[in-house]
Formats: sequence, C-alpha cells, structure tokens
Amino acid sequence: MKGFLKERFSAHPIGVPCSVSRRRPSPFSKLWDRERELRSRLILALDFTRRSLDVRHVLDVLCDLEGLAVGVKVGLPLTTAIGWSGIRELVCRASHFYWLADYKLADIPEVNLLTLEKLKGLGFDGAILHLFTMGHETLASRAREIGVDLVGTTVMSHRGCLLLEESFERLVSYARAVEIPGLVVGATRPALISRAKELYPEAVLFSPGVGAQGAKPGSAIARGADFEIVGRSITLSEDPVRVAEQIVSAQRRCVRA
Ligand code: BMP
Repeated sequence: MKGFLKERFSAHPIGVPCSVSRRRPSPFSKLWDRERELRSRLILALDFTRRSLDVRHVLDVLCDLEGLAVGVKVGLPLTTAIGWSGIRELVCRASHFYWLADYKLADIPEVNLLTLEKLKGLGFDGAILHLFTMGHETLASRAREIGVDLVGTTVMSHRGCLLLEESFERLVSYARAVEIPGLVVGATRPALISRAKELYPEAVLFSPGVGAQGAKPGSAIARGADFEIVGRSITLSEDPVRVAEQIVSAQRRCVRA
C-alpha cells in the first residue's frame, strides 16, 4: 500500500472483526473532528474507479486522498464488487475516515433495525435511509443508542425526482420530528438546501451531485450544506488528488464563518 500517512491504515487481518464498540458523544462528532483536522467538507463516493474495484486499489485511492476526504460513502456498487468481507476490511483498515453506509434503507421498521445493527457491526459510522417509508421512530432511537448517525434522504439530485420533490417539506419536518440528525439534499437543488436549513437548522446536510452531475464544488456549501459528496469527478479523473484539492479549496472559500 502506498500513501504518505500509511501508518494510519491499520494492518488488521482480513475477516477479523475490528472493534465497533466506540460510542460517540453526539451525532457526527467523528465527522466534525475530521473536518476540523483537514478543513475539508468532502465525502468521497466510491462507486466507480478507473481500475477494477478491489480492496487494495480502494486502499490506494484512500491513501492518496487521506488529507482531503473526511469520509467515504459506499453502497451497492462497491459491495457487490468486493463483498461484505471486503467492506469490513476497508472500514477496519481505514477506520480514521468517516464511513457512511449508503444502502438507502427503505424497508419495514423491523428489517431496517436489523440492517442497522449489521451495519454497525461492520464498523460504519453513519447510514443513509429513505424517509418516505416513515415509521422510523424506533430506528432513530436505536441508532442514537448504538452510535450510528442516521441520514435521511429528502430530495435527490437527479431530474424527475418529482414525488420526493413534492413531499420535500414534509420529509424534512418528519426527520426533525423523529430526530434523524442528518439529511441528504441534492446539490443540484440549491434552493432546497437553503430551505432544509430553514426548516431544520440543527440537521447536518449532505449534498451529492457535485461534479459529474453538474453542481459546482462549494456551491452546496454556499447554500448551507455541511458536506458535499463527490464521486466520479474524482474517482474517474486521471489526477484524483488534484481534482480533490480543487474541490476542497472551493469549499473553503464557501464555508460561512
Ligand atoms: P457522483 O459524484 O459520481 O455523481 O456520485 C454521487 C453519489 O451520491 C453516488 O454514490 C450516488 O449514489 C449518491 N447520490 C446522488 O448522487 N444523489 C442523491 O440524491 C443521493 C445519493 O445518495
């Protein structure tokens, strides 16, 4: 493995569960600690890479972006490529990153609860769910107990997401009522980012859609988002470090004092 901070990557053996007993004092505290350390609001979406997706290559990517990305978002593309054991290994080896599980939970409450426990067992710090299914009261309180930060999806970044768009204010108010501490709001919908902040000022806002989907780096931060989720414009670039540096610089110019 390469990388200038290689020693921070644990040499945890494959298949041996790492400690997941860390309890955090408040939601997203690990993420904010890392934000203070790096002065970055960048979360890397690991769906596409220039080479085949395998654990070693992903660790190399993470080594390169060590000082730039505060967190990593993973979902089905990576999981189907490297399997759950691969995900466990990544989370263990690079446990200083904030790990966000993006499986967009949208099941009945009992199944969501079981899945959340499993994600905690894999070492994830946060998990994204859909809000439209509702019924999340027990999930929200269990997530607080076990120290997983929940992030509810409001309006998505792609065009034609009409049902969610129509229900946007209701979804944000629902998240606030059941104390889901984080929200996804597409970076391609700047007015709704500001509106989410008005309706639920304490929420931590995550905005995907920067780069490949058209929103400019820093633009979501300028409208009140806390973190920008960026995938392809970094991971498919010939020079991921340079692109990530440009994104983080743009974000720094937009962070409100
Ligand atoms: P990219 O920068 O390559 O477009 O990646 C965006 C990432 O954010 C993808 O992982 C996608 O699943 C996720 N995402 C999104 O693009 N829009 C949403 O509304 C919600 C998402 O989770």
